[in-house]
Amino acid sequence: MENLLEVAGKIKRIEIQGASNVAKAGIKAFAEYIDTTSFSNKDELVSYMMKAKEILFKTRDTEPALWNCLKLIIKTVKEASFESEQELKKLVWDTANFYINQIKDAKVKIGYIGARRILNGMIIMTHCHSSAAEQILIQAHRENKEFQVICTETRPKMQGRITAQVLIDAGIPVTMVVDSAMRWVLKNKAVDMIITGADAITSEGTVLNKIGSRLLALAAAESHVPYYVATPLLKYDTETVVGNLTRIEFRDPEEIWKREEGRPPNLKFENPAFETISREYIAGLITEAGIFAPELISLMFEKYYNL
Ligand code: RUB
Repeated sequence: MENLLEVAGKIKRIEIQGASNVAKAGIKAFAEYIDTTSFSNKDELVSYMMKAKEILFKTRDTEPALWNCLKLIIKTVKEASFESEQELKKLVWDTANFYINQIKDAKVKIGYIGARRILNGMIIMTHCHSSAAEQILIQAHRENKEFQVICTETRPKMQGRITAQVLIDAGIPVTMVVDSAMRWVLKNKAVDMIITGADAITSEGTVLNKIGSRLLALAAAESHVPYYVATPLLKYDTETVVGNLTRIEFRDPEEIWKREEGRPPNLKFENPAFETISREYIAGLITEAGIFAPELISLMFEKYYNL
């Protein structure tokens, strides 16, 4: 339990960030917790799994990849025909590893598929830090394509710096701009394409991603620049098809202006972490199943996953 709580804390404090990394870390901690827990039958195991799931579900509001994987592991265990502790623990590990590998493999496939859209001489813009978007850029670079990337700072937590560092380390030329220069860049820098990640996708094909993503999409529409979203299918929020809305996480004002920096005590803050990008602003989702229109997400998800 100690390790599970520690990982949950890291996810909550954004020390582990990006939906894919959050899902992988959460699944691993979940499986480790079960491995170190004793139970005498399947019902008891399921009650431990529900407890662990609740802890991980509460860490962040906008993480369907993690939720889907935990639900799929629990479903697999419930359907198992055996009861012994040893066999059930093995099943949890095997299923957890299966979904961790699904996320890893999806990213590799997304890299190959997305890289085909990158041509020599292009300028590509991104926002925040997405390991899926990054994979496309790195794969294109491995294929000896010459292109440049423009990335935003992504306030308040500056995840754009992670993107910049990773791409620079890979040998890709990167230029950084402040978030409020998004539109200026699109008007003045001949950007050919935008690629960001996603935190969640609804049944209507609306993408949720880091705050600023919709502004970027609107500015892209004005400049006729295609906006692609690199995402594993597991980001589909299955709850949206039955009417539930994907929640948007609101974060601590400390991220914007710290108390110790002398912020006025009666100053109010709004700090939404994510926002929606409607399907009409998205040229396509780049997934492990190919590139397709965002509204096809539920069909494609159901082809791959049975939840
Ligand atoms: C990260 C963010 C990323 C998506 C996709 O936000 O919005 O674009 O999570 O990431 P935060 P990936 O830093 O608040 O987690 O492609 O790695 O799953």
